[in-house]
Formats: sequence, C-alpha cells, structure tokens
Amino acid sequence: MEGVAPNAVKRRGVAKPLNCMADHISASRKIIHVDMDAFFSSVGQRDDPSLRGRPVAVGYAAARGVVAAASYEARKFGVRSALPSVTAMGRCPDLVFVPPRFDVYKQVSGQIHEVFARYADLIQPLSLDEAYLDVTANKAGIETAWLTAKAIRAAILEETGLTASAGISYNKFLAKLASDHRKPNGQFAVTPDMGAAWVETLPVSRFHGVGPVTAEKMKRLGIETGADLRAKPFEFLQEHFGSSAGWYHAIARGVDDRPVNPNRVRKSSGSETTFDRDLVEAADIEAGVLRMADEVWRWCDGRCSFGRTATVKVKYGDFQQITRSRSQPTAVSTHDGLRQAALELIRSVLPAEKGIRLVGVTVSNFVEAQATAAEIAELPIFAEGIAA
Ligand code: TTP
Ligand code: MG
Ligand code: MG
Repeated sequence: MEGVAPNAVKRRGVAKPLNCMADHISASRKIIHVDMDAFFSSVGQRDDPSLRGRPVAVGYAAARGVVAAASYEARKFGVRSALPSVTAMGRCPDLVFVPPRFDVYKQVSGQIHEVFARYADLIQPLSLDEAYLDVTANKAGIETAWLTAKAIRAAILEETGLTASAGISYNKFLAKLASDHRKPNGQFAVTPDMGAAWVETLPVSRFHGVGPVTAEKMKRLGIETGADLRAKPFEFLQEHFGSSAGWYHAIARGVDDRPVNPNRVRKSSGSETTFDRDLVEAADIEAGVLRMADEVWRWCDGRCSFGRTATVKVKYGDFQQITRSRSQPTAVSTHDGLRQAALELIRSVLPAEKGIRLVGVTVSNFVEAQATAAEIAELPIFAEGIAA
C-alpha cells in the first residue's frame, strides 16, 4: 500500500507559518518519521512461523493483564495496545498471547537505528520502534525524501525481517501523522501545499498532544476535526487549554517548528506539594496525592506521553522520605488509571502515624521515550520499591 505521488516531498514554497520563531527551520525541511508495524507482535510472528497470519497479542492472559501490542490480524477484532487482556479475549476468542521479549526488541531497535544512521545525521529516537530523521541534508544522495524513506524501509526489512511504515513531510507533526496513514508496510507524504488542508480532514484525537482526555474535552467544545480546531480563535483555545493553546493553534494549520532533536531527554514528569501542616488523616493525604496525580496527568495528556511507572513520594514531618513505585508492561494511558495507581501506592503506606509533610506523584518510563536496559529489565513485573 503506497501513498501519494513519488515525487511528493520535493521542496516547494512553504506558506509562512504563524508564530514562526525560526524561519530557517520552517522553510523547506524534509522530515521522515519511521515506525515499525505492530512491533512487539511482528517480532513474535517473525520468530515463530506458526503465529503468522494469526491474531497475536503480546502480554499475559492474566486477570489484570493488558495487551502491549496486537498483530494486524488481531486488530480486525478490535484488539489494541493497552486493552485489558480479558476484554481482548472476549473480542477475539482465537487470540494467541505471547510473552514480551524485551531483549529482542532492544536488539532490533539497535538494528533499525543503525539503518537510520546511514541515511541521516539528525535522528531523534522516540521509542524502541520509531524515530524522526531530518534528511534535508540528503546524506545518502537520494533524489527525494520519498525514495529515501523507501530505501530505509527496504533496508529494515532486509536486515531485520520486519516491516516499517514511514511518513514524509516538512515538519515532525505532519511526518508522524503521515506514518500512520498507510500502515502497515506503507508510506505517505504530505507536501507543503497540501499539509494545512490535510490536517483539517483528520480527527483531532490523532494529533500529537491531544490525548484521550483532551480529545474528550475538545469534543464537548464542538472540536472533532482539524477543521473544527482551526475554526477556533486563539483566545478561545487559551481560555480552555491554557498554555497548550499555541500548539493547538499551530498544528491546526499544519505548522510545527520543533527541530529534530537528537538529545531530547525527558525521562519523567512529576509534581509534589508541601502541605500547610503535617497531615495524618488518610482522606486529606489521599486528596493531596490525587491533586498531584491530576497535575501530572495534565502534562502527560497534553504531550501524549504515557509512562509505565507511577511513583508516589512521601516526606514525613521528620523529613524521612520514602517512595513507592509500580511498573506495568504498558503505559498508564488513562486519567483514572493514574489516579488509581497513585491511590493504591499511597494507601500502601497508610496509616501515617508520624504525619506527612509532602507528597509527590511521578510518571516515568515513557512508552515513547527510548527505553534503557535498566527499564526493560524491570518489566513486566510488578515492582514495588522503597528508597530512603
Ligand atoms: P506502537 O508503535 O505505538 O505500536 P505498534 O508498533 O505495536 O503498532 P503500529 O503498527 O500501529 O505502530 O508501539 C510500539 C511498541 O510499543 C508496541 O509494539 C508495544 C509497545 N507498546 C506498549 O507496550 N504499550 C502501549 O500502550 C503502546 C501504544 C505500545
Ligand atoms: Mg509501531
Ligand atoms: Mg511506535
């Protein structure tokens, strides 16, 4: 399945973006976003031929298990990442569960990043299975970004036995949206002259930075498509979405000036609060923790950054500090999920006889961040730790 014309991302005049901070960045860049198809489950099907053509879920068929990845065969039944395993089995009785193999995913990830490095110097890994490449400089000497993406995908298939999809455009926002457009095993290009109009046709829930909670809120405000978003004045967006207004205003017009940043590191997001007085009442402490969970959620949801580990930190009146963490195989991707995890963690240290001075909530191990060996080693077990 292939996308638009092969000469798609040749440089053309770009309409001058609004709020453009760096003209040299926005003018005629060539960005490719590459993302592996059904990554974890494709690895499973590659290594066990009996799984090919069958609906496969990576994860555990346990009562509290969730699906980490679903093969495209399984997706026909509505099985997706982050779906509870029990629900998935209900939707697809023939679903085969395979346990995760993080060491193999990490190894394949290394292989695909070696391929990327042959085609671009400016590479921003987003997770084990995807990256942005800025190919404006045309390291490999290939005529178009479209053909460069084809070459990258062919090399990945050749060297790993797995398929990838690609999006090609003049900024990261559009390239990422485009890589989803012809999945699996396809590519799609969004040219400068079609970008703004294309965005208008898409549901806002697909936009980077519009998480499930924001999408719901936008829906209540009558915003379901890019066109709806574009129609809202900046002031309206500011009133309802505060500091995210600038981003929403820009992407509704297909504008995104963020550079491909090889050094991007954001490993966690946390909020903490010191109470006016040391608290001993469980209800008061829990309310404080939930407030922090809500703050962290706003950050996660706004950036579509969902982490697999929730941590609650407690500082007592005597300044002794403890943390409790919980890791799960897939990201905490709902507001309720984070609140629930935070509550369970704080309850594991209650009652608090000596009074609590401060509580904090942190989310880490982002699914879209480059996972480290240490993070992977800790999965998929339910880890509970204490740190002084
Ligand atoms: P994705 O690239 O989001 O999904 P995918 O590769 O399975 O499928 P697609 O073809 O749509 O790209 O994620 C890459 C891997 O990250 C995925 O195979 C499993 C893991 N993952 C989780 O463990 N939990 C999650 O909630 C998501 C979204 C992904
Ligand atoms: Mg993928
Ligand atoms: Mg991915």
